[in-house]
Amino acid sequence: MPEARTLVLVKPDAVRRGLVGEVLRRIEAKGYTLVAAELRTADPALLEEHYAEHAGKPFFEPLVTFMSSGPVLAAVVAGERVVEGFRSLAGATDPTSAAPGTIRGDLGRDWGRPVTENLVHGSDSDESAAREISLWFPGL
Ligand code: DAT
Ligand code: MG
Repeated sequence: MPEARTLVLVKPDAVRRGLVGEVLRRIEAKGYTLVAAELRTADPALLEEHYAEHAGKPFFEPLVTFMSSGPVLAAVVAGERVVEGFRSLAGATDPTSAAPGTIRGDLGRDWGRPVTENLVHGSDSDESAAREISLWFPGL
C-alpha cells in the first residue's frame, strides 16, 4: 500500500504570526515528509468546496472569510498513518482546550474574534485527504 498522505493548511492567523516554520518543524521532527507546499491566498470558492461539510452552519461564512483573508501555506504531507498523526500534532479544534504539546495547544488561544482561528487544518480521514489534495493540488 502506498504511504498515506494528508492535506495540511497553515491558516492565515499562523502565517501572519510567523509560525509557518514552527509548524513545518513539528511535522518534520515527527518524521513526516513534505511532498508539496505552496503559499497562496485561496479563493472563497475553493474554501467553500474545501469546507463543504460545514455549509449552512453559523460559522461557515466567517470561516471562509477568515481563511481567504491572507495567504495560507497549503502542503501535502506523507507518512504511515499521517492523517491521524497530524491530527494528533494539531490538537483539539478549540485552541483554548487543546492539550499542551500540540500546535493549537502550545501556540493558539481564543483571541475574542468571531471565528475559531486555530492555526492549522489537517484532513480528518484518508477519503477527506484524497478529496482535499485533489482540490488544492490537482494532478498530484
Ligand atoms: P477541525 O479543523 O478540527 O477538523 P472542524 O472540521 O469541525 O474542525 O471545523 C473546521 C473549522 O471550522 C475549524 O478548524 C474552526 C472552525 N470551527 C469549527 N467549529 C466552530 C465553531 N463552533 N465556531 C467557530 N468556528 C468553528
Ligand atoms: Mg475538519
